[in-house]
Amino acid sequence: MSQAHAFVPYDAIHFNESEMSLRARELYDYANRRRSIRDFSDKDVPFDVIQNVIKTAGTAPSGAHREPWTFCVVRSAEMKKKIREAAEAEEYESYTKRMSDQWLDDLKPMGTDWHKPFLETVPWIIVVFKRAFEYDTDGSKHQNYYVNESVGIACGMLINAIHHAGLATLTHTPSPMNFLPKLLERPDNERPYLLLPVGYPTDNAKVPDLQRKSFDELAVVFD
Ligand code: IYR
Repeated sequence: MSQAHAFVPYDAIHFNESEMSLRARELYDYANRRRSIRDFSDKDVPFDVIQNVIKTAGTAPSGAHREPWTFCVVRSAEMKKKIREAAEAEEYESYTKRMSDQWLDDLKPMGTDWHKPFLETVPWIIVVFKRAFEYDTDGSKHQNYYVNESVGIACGMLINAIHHAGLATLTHTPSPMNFLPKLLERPDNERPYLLLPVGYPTDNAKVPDLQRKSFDELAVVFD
């Protein structure tokens, strides 16, 4: 049996309505400038920034507060090279054999292909693992709950925190990702979820000219 948590007063933050409107608007304006970046500079990023964006991700809600995530932080040039080589090998197979014509067609506006040089250029790669279960002290398996949802939310918060720090990232999902637990020697309760190169965009980074859904397309209001 797990211990019941004590309850403590919630430290609420209060804003008046005009502050609230402004803050919501400002965050939207800021978030709306985020783009997935593929042209990265090799300029260094301090470790404390990486620590804090990961700590922000770690504040995500999770099923039964089991925090079913592990963030591997890669700085080693040797490991980045290994990740690039393995990712490109899988991507090559995907782009030339596994992806459907419709998929390849849908990706055309992004201008992507199997080459992933940014995996060696960036100062940091964050590899997110989901933890399917935990081992209790007696060695028995202890289930985690809503693992995909929890880790997905944490990744969203991580991406926003990276953007908020003035840095860029890309949600990269070389598929299949089995090479990641092997290279990073993860235990068998961890499954690769997402790979995020993190760094500065180059000065002349280009992004596809995409439009976002309007509010009316995004939402259905029941008044
Ligand atoms: N994983 C590949 C393909 C890819 C798939 C989707 I869906 C994208 O939005 C972008 C890329 C790659 O990273 O190139």
